[in-house]
Amino acid sequence: MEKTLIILKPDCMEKRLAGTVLNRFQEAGLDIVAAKLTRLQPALLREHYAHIADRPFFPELAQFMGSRPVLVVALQGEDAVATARKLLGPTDSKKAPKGTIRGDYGTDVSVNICHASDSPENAAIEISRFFAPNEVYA
Ligand code: IDP
Ligand code: MG
Repeated sequence: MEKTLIILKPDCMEKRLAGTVLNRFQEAGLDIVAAKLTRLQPALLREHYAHIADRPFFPELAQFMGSRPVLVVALQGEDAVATARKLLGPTDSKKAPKGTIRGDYGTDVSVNICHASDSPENAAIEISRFFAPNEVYA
């Protein structure tokens, strides 16, 4: 059984789509094994987005991601990482097909409803970034 880390971003929370988006993952057979509501601080965002922290859009992204509390969730299931990424669709909501989460609810390349880990290795790192071992019910 694989795990992945999901963040329901500020636009998802503002649109009151947390239940709708979680339902997509649950209907695909993924189980919630950890969850917390938290407002992401600058230092944590620099760590989480280290791979893009030097890009010109990063300050705006960090401001957006810290703009309101977000729901951070660990999901578990078969091929959890690939399954979640497929349901999510590509980064740019405008290019994401209808039927994907970003295609149905996202705004653009930045404001795109949900984060999902891109590999099992990064999922493990990201889950440990947000949850203590005893907070993950796997
Ligand atoms: P991903 O979320 O699909 O894995 P990443 O490349 O890891 O995409 O980028 C992380 C996040 O940074 C994206 O979800 C999006 O919010 C933001 N982002 C990525 N590329 C751009 C861009 O070109 N302009 C503005 N924001 C971006
Ligand atoms: Mg990514």
